[in-house]
Amino acid sequence: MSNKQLSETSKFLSYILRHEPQSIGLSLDTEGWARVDALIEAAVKHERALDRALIEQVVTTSEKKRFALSADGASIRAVQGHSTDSVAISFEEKVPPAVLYHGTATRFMESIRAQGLLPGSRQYVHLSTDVQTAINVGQRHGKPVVLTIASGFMHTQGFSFLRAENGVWLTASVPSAFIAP
Ligand code: HQG
Repeated sequence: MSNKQLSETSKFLSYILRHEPQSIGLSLDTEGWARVDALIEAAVKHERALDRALIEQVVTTSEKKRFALSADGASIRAVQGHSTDSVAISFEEKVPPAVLYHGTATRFMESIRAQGLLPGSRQYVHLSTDVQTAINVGQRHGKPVVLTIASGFMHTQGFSFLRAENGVWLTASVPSAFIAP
């Protein structure tokens, strides 16, 4: 299978498993799981070529480990990034490192300074432990800027932090007082 086929399938799976499962008549459970056989059947019905080998290849080659298969291999879910209200993953609440990073675009900065970081259409604000990941995330939106979040201090002030199984940190919002520069 080609890299193009893998990347298109990864985008399709992101769309279905994070945002619009109903667009192919699929339902996810509250932890975000879909049965692999139901997903394949629904995709094929909607003229999207998909089979188990392709799904497994996407899961194992995803650098960001976007998806996880259940231990028995029968189900799949996206591990973070959801916007659909039907999913409420019980993430592990964790003590965050002293600082975390958020990559965004310079054009959003005025609004971020005024309102802090908001989740937008997603369920959480996404943060990373390293600057390079934040640059990559920010670049998707325009000229990147990396914000340093005082996550340790936020946590001592009562804000909760969750960590997805692929290492992405999540929090409900970040008031501008905790954002540098
Ligand atoms: C910005 C990808 C104006 C925020 C990535 C971001 C990540 C504001 C954009 C994951 C704002 C939302 C999430 C405010 C936040 N005013 N703009 N008050 N507060 N924003 O795509 O963090 O590759 O929903 O800075 O790698 O870019 O898909 O979030 O620029 O982990 O697996 O609003 O998605 O993962 O954009 O990305 P997004 P994000 P995948």
